[in-house]
Amino acid sequence: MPKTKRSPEEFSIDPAAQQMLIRADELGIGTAFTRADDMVPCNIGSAGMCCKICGMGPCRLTKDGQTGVCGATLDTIQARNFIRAVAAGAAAHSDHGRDMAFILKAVANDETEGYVIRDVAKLRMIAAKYSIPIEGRSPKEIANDLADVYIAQFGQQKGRILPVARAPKKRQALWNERNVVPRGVDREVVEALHRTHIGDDQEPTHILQHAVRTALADGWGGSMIATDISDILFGTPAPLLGQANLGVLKEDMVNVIVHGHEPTLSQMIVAASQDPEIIEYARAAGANGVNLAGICCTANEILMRQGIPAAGNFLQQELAILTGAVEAMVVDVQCIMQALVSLAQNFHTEIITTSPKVRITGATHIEFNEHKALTIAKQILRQAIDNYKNRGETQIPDVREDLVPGFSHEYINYMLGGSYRSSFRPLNDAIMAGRIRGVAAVVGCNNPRSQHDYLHTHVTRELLKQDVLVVETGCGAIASAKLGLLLGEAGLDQVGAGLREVCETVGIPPVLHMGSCVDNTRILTVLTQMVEEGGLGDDIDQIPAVGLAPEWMSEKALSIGVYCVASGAYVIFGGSSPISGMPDKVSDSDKVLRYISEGWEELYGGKMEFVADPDEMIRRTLAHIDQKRAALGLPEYDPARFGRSGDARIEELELLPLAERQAALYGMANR
Ligand code: XCC
Ligand code: SF4
Repeated sequence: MPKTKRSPEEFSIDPAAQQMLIRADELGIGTAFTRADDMVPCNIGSAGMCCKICGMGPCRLTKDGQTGVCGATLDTIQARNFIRAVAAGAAAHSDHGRDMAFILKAVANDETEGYVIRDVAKLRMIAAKYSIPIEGRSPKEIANDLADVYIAQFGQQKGRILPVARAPKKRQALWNERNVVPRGVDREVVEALHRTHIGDDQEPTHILQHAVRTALADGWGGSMIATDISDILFGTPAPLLGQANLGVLKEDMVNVIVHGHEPTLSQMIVAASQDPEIIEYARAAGANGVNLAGICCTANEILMRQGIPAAGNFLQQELAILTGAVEAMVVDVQCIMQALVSLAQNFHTEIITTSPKVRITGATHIEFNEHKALTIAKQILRQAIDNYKNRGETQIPDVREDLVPGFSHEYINYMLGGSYRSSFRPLNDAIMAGRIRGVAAVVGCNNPRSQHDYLHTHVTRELLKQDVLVVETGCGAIASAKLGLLLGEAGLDQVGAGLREVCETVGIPPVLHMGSCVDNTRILTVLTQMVEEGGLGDDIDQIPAVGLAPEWMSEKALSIGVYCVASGAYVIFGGSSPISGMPDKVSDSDKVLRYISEGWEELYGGKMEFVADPDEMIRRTLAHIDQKRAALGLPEYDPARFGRSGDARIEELELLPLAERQAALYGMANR
């Protein structure tokens, strides 16, 4: 691959990003975009054909029949590389879940400062799932028991982790049969590392079986625990109004960006930023208060609960600093570029690391600790305010978009059925009638190797035209937010007529923002509830649904992909495949790649594919949805069938009694 030199327009479709990339160029400052151009990926490593797990190597297998010094074959090496990535991803999500469980325990025992149990109903609901007694007990007593149960999931040695019981019955039986039910979260991650040490597991399919077990420990374990506890402590999201893009930064205020993944500190910074004492302190410094904004999944966590604006997604972390208007960027864990520190040296921005697990040379470290959370949050804000006077020339792009995030599965359930009849029935009915063709989850990262936000939004827009309801999380959701796809009325004229009718009447955007990356577990829950509602088969693999990660880059994305496949979903990754092999040079070097597609489909009904071309992703998504519809005996999708839409249709529908309106909308008469 020769070196390229792309223009700002080629780097990103986002005008705010383009503006900052021009500024970076003028200032002679490099970013991930320009570094990606300069850094040609190693073609052997990127194909998964290099092994460096022992000191006899690294071994690069580029010829037919070649093996490593130890005799390892190419498929074994690829499977080992793959499972190691999955294990790292599962570890990251799950360690986040573990920390949430410890916080819950501390809150239950009055050992924290500033936290309360916000969603007692969810606490009781989750506790009841694990047979924790709830009647006549205080929220703290219940929370204490739930925290113990959840903490135990990580170190458990035998049996099965408890949240697995929340999957459809048939799926659980399948996992049992395939011997992939996670025994304990930590155990599966450790075993993945053990098995891939020199001289251990060397049968590719056996290694990949454990990759499934490890990923399931993430999706139906660590991540699910993280989502549950975040909701209990900070509230289960419901729709509210938010804003996204760099234009949320304010000229006249102290701008503090929270970046990373864990909601624990960021939630406290939200609280501290509204404290009269802090506002007064900012005023005294000549600012109009503190303006908080998020990047990456920390952004999603506080956006969907408090409506705190998102400054951008993964590839905008450097660009935010390039505005010159950020007093402090406060980071916790995951997806934080080391480049931030040297970039910030060109401005006044202070990079503050807060996690005991994450330090970056040159950054200021203010360690977070739940016992003094609010005090620490205030200390961080004061430090940012003190830095306001050092601000130099600024350039904040005047680009921002409104959005409505906060579609937890609880809320989707409620919104579809109304408070007296909360249920997934209307969604299932709309799919069964063909008003909604199917469901797609468009999730995951940004990657500077492709045009920033383009793949996410191109795929999303095309699927909407085809009456596919789209749910999003992570950086993909922020990409859509910036394009205005997460607003009720916006863009509905470009949405298929059937989907549009449903959106207009229920009052939802055609793209539902379901949260951060650990909240992909909300999608597992939605799929399970759709199965339980009936009419779409008895397991997740029968639902006309597809998952896509068009701009993925992190190991966490691979773990998410694998647990979705193991749960029965067809998952399409964009960009390049870490195990592509070079079938044109080394025959059969795509064995592992074929196995995780065809092989896994036979075993789990879901498959994983890497598809670089977005139009091909769309074609495969629609083909899969239509094939699943046919297998269920549903009417063939017909774009002309539900042609009536628009305001006149809504007015007409609003005059109908509820039952008739729902019948007209969701095609209940067709059942
Ligand atoms: Fe990171 Fe979650 Fe990827 Fe975004 S989507 S780049 S993992 S922040 Ni999770
Ligand atoms: Fe080479 Fe085998 Fe060592 Fe890998 S484990 S580096 S293939 S000798």
